[in-house]
Amino acid sequence: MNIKKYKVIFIGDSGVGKTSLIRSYLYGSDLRNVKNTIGAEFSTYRKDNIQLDLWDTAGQERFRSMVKSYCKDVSICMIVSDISNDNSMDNIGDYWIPYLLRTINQKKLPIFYFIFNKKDLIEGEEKTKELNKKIEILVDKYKSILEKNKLIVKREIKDYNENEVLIIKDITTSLDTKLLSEIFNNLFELCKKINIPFNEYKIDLRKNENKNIICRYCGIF
Ligand SMILES: Nc1nc2c(ncn2[C@@H]2O[C@H](COP(=O)(O)OP(=O)(O)OP(=O)(O)O)[C@@H](O)[C@H]2O)c(=O)[nH]1
Ligand SMILES: [Mg+2]
Repeated sequence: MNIKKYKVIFIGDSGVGKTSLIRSYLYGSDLRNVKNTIGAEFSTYRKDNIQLDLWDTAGQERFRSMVKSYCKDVSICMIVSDISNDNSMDNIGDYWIPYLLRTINQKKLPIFYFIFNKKDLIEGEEKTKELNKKIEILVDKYKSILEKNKLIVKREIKDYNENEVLIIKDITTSLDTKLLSEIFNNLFELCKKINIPFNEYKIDLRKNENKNIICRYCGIF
């Protein structure tokens, strides 16, 4: 079987729940045991002939220069923020999008997938409505930042063409596997439709000078 590999990176401020999202879906881990990521953590998830290579990067500032090395040949960029932390949502527009535009250097830009995490912290219909409105305004803001950088941005996969940027948003919580499985299913569907595998990219962990990578395959640190 010809396996198509897609690189998916998770970025966003420290503490927004990047590691929790991945671990709770893939391994059903106890979230109380999640510690701040050091450097990056790698896992893979395969369905049929599609393999998602998931790179969970560290949000802490001291690792910022290291995150750069994961921004190559990216198919999908999961940009995570925490709905209970306004700073983390503002930083997407103020820091992370400009950072990615400076750093990602590839012919075809990745899909930008915005994840607003910790939905469980918002209770009640009124608060949920307010949150949805706030998020729509934020996503429009992110879109206009991309457009100011002369990118053509689409929000629906059916409208999306080559050399454009597709942005998608989802609100979720690491505590709910049903919501998480929707996100992971979306990732597979996106990969099938956009068909931009990066089979050629190779990362040889043994040669990598960055000792902070934890490989779930071989256990090399
Ligand atoms: N209430 C709630 N807490 C969450 C959720 N997701 C993660 N957390 C908590 O948020 C804290 C930080 O989660 P992490 O997954 O370590 O965050 P991170 O983005 O990987 O942080 P760095 O590795 O430092 O970049 C942990 O205490 C988690 O238990 C969620 O959906 N709801
Ligand atoms: Mg982490």
